[in-house]
Amino acid sequence: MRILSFIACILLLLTSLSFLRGAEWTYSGQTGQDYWSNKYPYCASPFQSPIDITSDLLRFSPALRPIEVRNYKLSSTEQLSLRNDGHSLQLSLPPTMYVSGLPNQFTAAQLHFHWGSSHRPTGSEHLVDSKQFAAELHIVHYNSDKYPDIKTAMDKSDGLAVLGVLIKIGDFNPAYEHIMRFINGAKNKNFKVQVPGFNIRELLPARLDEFYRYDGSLTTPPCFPSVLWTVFRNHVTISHQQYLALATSLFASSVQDPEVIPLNNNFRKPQPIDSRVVLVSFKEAELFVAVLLALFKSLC
Ligand code: 3TV
Ligand code: ZN
Repeated sequence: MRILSFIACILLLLTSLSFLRGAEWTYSGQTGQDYWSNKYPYCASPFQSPIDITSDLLRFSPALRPIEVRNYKLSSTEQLSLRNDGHSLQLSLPPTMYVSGLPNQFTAAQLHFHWGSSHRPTGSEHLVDSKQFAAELHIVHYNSDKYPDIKTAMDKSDGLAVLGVLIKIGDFNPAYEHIMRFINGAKNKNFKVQVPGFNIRELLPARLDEFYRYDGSLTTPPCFPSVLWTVFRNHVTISHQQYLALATSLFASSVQDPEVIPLNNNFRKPQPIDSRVVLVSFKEAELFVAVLLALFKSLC
């Protein structure tokens, strides 16, 4: 009995002193993104994410099928876990949710956010024509045709598919409020709160047939080049108040940590393109010419 309580004391001591080790990686400072590859070699390997999606990289592909989301409308009786992992705010998703319209069936695992700070509302990971948005939502899925779970899939070249949604500050977004309402329950690293299920589809833009598609990586260590990225062409909005809740409520530090570290600016810089192209599902230039032509015909 005495040996058991001794072991329990040692374990308690070790976990309470875990902050002494410091974070494994951060977004700035001595364990910041410039140093990720010291511990995580894949972070210096080719085909990394995010990228700046510039017009010179785009190639229209008629073969791209629209994204179809399945079972995204969750019942409010379903309980999701909203967790501060010290790097982001993450919501667990049930394996009943999946996407099709991709080369395989990809089952949902979690969603999370990247954002800026209260005075710099520029925290998206992907840039479009070098423009950074206020924040970005990532819905992470794994290839369930080939792999049993996300852990097995995450280092495989065809393992993951992430849907990226660019977020601007504008109109209040009631769908995002299903998450923001509970943010104070996840203030510190490793804090968790239960969130009732809601319609996850409403977090996405209306059009799911217009997107950018490219092969990339996890944007966080270990940076495995295992992600088929879909970044939607159209952004969504959240209100300034909703953005501030995200940017000011959370800490990257745990409660027992003597240092209080705000959780913000959790975005990776754009990565080299490494001879990649970005496929686009929509024909912007041709549409523009078609409209001009129609206008010209109606006038002449
Ligand atoms: F799978 C992930 C992502 F795709 C995970 S969890 C597994 C990696 C340790 C994650 F934390 C992410 F941030 C991303 S992301 O590339 O979508 N940002
Ligand atoms: Zn992410």
